[in-house]
Amino acid sequence: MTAILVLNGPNLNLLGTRQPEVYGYTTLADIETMCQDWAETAGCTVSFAQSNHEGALVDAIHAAKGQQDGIILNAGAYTHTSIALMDAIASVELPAIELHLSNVHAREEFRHNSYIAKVAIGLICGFGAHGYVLALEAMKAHLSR
Ligand code: DHK
Repeated sequence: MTAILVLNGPNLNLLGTRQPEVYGYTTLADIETMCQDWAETAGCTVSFAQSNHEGALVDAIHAAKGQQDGIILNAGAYTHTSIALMDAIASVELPAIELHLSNVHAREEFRHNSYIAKVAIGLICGFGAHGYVLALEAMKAHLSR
């Protein structure tokens, strides 16, 4: 069965109360439920994780090798700064999709750069919590090519 890791970075544990005008009112627990519901109908396995720590995210990406078929990564602010996360994705040679709730390209200029995009198969942003389901669909389609 296709196995997909959904990995979330810093401050995403605060979804629902964090700047809801930007990130919406849906909590991370709600998003996990949406992903698990999708997995059930799609016949896939979804593992869900979040950390505020860059090294822990690197460890989670390493641990995915041999266990997961693809990674959906909302690296939060590390998207714009982390060569370590970029290298981790490149190292495990798993397809990765970069995900953001907000449309980062319509926001501050420092959010326009992404290290993750350099090693991702694609990018989904601006669709709020629904973006997670879109990313899962896209990963499933990519893996069944
Ligand atoms: C989440 C964050 O925490 C920001 O640092 C990114 C992203 C955007 C999001 O939209 O999901 O810049």
